[in-house]
Amino acid sequence: MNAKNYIAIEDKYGAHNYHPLDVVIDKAKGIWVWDVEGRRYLDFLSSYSAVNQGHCHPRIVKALKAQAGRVTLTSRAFRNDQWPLLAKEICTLTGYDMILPMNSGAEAVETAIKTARKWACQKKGLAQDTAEIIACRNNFHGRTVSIISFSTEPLYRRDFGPFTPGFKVIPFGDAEALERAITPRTAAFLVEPCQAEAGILIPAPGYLKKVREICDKHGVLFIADEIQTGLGRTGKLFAYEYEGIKPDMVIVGKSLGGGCYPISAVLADEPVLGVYKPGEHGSTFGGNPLACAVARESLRVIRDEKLVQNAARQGKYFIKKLKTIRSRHIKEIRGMGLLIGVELFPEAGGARRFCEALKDAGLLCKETHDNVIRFAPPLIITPKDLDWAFDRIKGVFAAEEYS
Ligand code: IF1
Repeated sequence: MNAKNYIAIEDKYGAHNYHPLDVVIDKAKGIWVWDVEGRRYLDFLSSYSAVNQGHCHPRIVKALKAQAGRVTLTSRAFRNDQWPLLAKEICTLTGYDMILPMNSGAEAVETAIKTARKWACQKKGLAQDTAEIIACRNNFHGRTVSIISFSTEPLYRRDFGPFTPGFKVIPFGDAEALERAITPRTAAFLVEPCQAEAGILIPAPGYLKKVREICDKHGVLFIADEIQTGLGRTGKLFAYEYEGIKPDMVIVGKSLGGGCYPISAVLADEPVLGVYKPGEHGSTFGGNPLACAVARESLRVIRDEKLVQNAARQGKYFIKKLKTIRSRHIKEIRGMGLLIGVELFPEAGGARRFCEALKDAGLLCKETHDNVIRFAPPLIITPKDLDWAFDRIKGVFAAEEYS
């Protein structure tokens, strides 16, 4: 079968909740993927940062296979030998007391919301059903009904109501707005240290530090959604480290599973995650031994291959290089580590067509909203491969100048 056949079948039988680029991938290794016609592409999206370690990393695949041959699922009705080790290792790595494992990012965000509400009832003495959580305009935290209840993107909400009450939305990057929005009923502030989906929006330096101070002053939990920014993507293990602060809860997902298996989690200290008693929250698959074995190896790969440092170094190198491109279409180039956005002027005709052209040139990336091209290669990438990508990007913009 060729690509056209696969696309036709997908369009007939699959729900149309996506509009993917027409590349049908059947093989991947490291930073490269191949389509069914044997064409090779550089993956410049990394499955939205879920494959930070690169595709089919030999060590992660080996851990997956080995664990698949031993035991894959016990449920939390029984114990297994991988979950305790992941819990200890990730707490040691991140400096938090405790972890609660889930599967998808959205589930972990839901878990953080539930935890904050329970914490507010138990520790702040809020009456049942009164807790408020503050989030930011243009956030992306997932797609469950509760999470889209505080989305500001009409596309994510239309026809999906009624929504979950108890959320307030304030502008991103505005610490004063946070302080104004806090009431005695505020349980938590939920924020992405860098808004990726919104177009790689980086708050001004000092923002998270001020947020930390305000949350401390008012007894409000500071929750960082590091599902996309975490585990090295921005050049630090967590993006919040740039501000020298520590949130009360951190949400991780995506590359915790090394691109091989879904696993997400909430990290916090005992006064917060200690609120749970048996039966109050859970998941059939959360903490399963296969996920935990994969996550343990995924974290070891990040450490052993110095991917955090590489993201910082290559990100700087690449952003500097990108800024040498002269194009009437480019409004701004910004990034943190290897999370990079190229914002185009509205007159450029949309980022999508640039992504199509880059695909034809052998580089896979994805627009976010209308006018931002997002670059997020696997963190194992070398300067040589970045140079290869740069030549393609430069070529696509150069072709535009004469069209
Ligand atoms: C899709 C976006 C990226 C996330 C943050 C929670 C989640 C995500 C910061 C939920 C997920 C994904 C979901 C995917 C596209 C992608 C995305 F463009 F939609 F916003 F990466 F930028 N918090 N982001 O980025 O995690 O439940 O998906 O595991 O199509 O929805 P999930």
